[in-house]
Amino acid sequence: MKNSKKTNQDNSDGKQNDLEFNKSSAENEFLTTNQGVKINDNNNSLKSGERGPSLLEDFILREKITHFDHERIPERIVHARGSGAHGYFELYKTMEKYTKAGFLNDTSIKTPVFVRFSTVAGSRGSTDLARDVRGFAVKFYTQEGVFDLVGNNMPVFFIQDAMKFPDLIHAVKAEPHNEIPQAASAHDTFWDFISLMPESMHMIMWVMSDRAIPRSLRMMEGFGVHTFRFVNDKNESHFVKFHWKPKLGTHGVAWDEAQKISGKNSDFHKQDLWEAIEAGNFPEWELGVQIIPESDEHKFDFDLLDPTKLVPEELVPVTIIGKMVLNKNPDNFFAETEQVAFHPGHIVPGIDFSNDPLLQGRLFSYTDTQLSRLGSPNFHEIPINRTIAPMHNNQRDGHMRQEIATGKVSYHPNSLGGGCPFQAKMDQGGFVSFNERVDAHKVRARSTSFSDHFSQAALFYNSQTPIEQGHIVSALSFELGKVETVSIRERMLGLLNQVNADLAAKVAKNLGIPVPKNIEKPINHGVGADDEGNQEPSKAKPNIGSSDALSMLKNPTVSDPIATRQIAFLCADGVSADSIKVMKTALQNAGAKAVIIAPHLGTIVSQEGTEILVDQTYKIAASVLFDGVFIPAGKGIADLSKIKEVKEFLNDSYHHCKFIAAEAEGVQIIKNNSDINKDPGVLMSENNSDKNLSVSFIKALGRHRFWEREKSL
Ligand code: HDD
Repeated sequence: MKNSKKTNQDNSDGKQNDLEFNKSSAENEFLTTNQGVKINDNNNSLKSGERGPSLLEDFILREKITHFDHERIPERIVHARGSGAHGYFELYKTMEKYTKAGFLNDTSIKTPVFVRFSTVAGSRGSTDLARDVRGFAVKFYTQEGVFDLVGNNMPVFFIQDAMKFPDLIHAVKAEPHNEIPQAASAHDTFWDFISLMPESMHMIMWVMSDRAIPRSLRMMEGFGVHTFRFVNDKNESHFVKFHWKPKLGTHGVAWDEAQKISGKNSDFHKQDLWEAIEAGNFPEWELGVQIIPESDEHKFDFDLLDPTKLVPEELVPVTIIGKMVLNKNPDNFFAETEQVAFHPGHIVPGIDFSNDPLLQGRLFSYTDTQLSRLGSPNFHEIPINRTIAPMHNNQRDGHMRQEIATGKVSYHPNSLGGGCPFQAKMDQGGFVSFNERVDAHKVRARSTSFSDHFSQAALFYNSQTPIEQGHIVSALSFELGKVETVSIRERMLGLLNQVNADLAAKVAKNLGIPVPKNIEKPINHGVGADDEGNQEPSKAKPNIGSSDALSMLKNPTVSDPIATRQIAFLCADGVSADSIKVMKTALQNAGAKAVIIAPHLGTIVSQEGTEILVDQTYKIAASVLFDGVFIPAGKGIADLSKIKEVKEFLNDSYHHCKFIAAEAEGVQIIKNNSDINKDPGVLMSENNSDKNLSVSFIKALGRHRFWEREKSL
């Protein structure tokens, strides 16, 4: 079989298509059946007379309808909703000291990648802005085979052992009796499960933070979550944690905003990624690694194999080793984004697994799920899944086999085929598992080194700014407020109290119930409970400290802070064209986009008499779809006060802590609005075309939000 004609140079300029091999275009072609017969009438079925019954012999109708009936494949059991993009990975410096993986050794190699971002709980058609962890899966098409880094935008996970994964997912998905709610964790079954799973408390802190409601897929960090191994050509192993750091910084939206975006544009993230790539604003992430010598395995007060723990960057710094650029949208959503099959078990020589029991379970699950989702063991032959490395083996046949294997030998060892294909020795690139010594009893058990469930949850909470802590309190109050069973709320308060007493007290106040003095005995022996049903009494360790890397607000990205941001210009006939021009030019020079909004589409006439093209009307535009607002100068601007949607627009912008700028007559619109207090996030100038205003507005937008405003709301 010919592999797709990918090379390591493909994708590097965003124009090459790595799937040319299977692409089709109907340009200048006749319509045909699948058998290649030209179709003469695509509008009418074959009938016995114009008004008579249809005939079974109509092979054209039958073929068309049959194919249509089978268009859907099962959606992913988790991570059903996703967005994909092509790109490449480039290495900054060789990592050969630690790993022999070719793509991490040779800085001249540009490795093609395909990335799929996803939410976890919702169905394929659900909203992008659900409160959820985001999948961050990267397929590297390396010259030594496919390497998949199947991670998330949070560095830890809910559970420690794959045995609990079906339970976790059953609990978080819509409840089975009425299939409500869609793509939301704010319901009884999720919190019932969590309240019996103290090990999930660290991850709960992350999903209740603004990380779970990203501003953009382009503004998320990514993590490999598990500890993996790097193995070098001397067969020495180091433990490694993978990190993706976005060039645009890590940003979230307000929760009220997320819910409104879901109504206004449930494809908000998908569209944002698509449009950025179409416009040539290629998102970039740097790849970082934390490397831990084998000899340090037991030096931490948590277990490196425990996926509910992270390695604080203060203990092991993240070394940046390369960058990934996404520069091409898929040609066809189904063929690429839907059919891509990731697998944490797709590794290449130089990378190996650790004994993390969650990872070990995943190694089984992903092939298994492709068999039911893609329907055949030949899913590796689907163009998006094909390796660019030469591929030869004795696997044969199966549903929808594409390869036509020639010759009569399909076994090894053989003499009739000259012994081919050969096994590769290690120095010929053959994969050899790291020869870790394992000497143990066969048990169903969990190491006691996995049992501190609260210290890193506390570390995360402590590391947040007061604003971010406030968001966690609000998120927990929202989620638990939606829970109907009071005992579940109480159990959760008990667990939160183990993390941080102040956090528990604040949530308890919002729920109108006290924090229980003792953790209630769980009815069904929660995981982590002893034989009597008692939960672990442990609390977070005292003086756990904090880690700045865990906070989004403590880590502003200085480079190009407002690139690709969308700024709404609230306009009407009689607006000042000069005022628009000065602000628009300044924003565009900083890489942001100005969107002209007016009462009607077409053009409006400025006070200077020129025509200005309108992008959106007040009926279409909503504040939640923008990053900031500008009200220009102009005599006609006073009319904006009469438009109901303008008031809503400004009020939402204000409540979601966005920066608002206004000049000359525009300032009056702000002053007339009694819901808007004039705080430092509202920038005003009495002058038309004020260049200083544009400078300070751009600086302010770089901060993303004026979250301090929340105190006064
Ligand atoms: Fe998983 C999909 C990430 C635990 C079983 N997982 C899936 C995807 C991502 C992750 C990003 C979507 C890939 C895509 O875009 O197609 N999963 C994770 C992370 C985990 C994790 C970071 C914990 C650290 N997953 C996990 C466990 C199991 C699974 C413990 C089962 C034992 N995951 C699956 C799956 C999926 C999947 C059922 C659904 C679709 C697919 O695999 O291809 O096999």
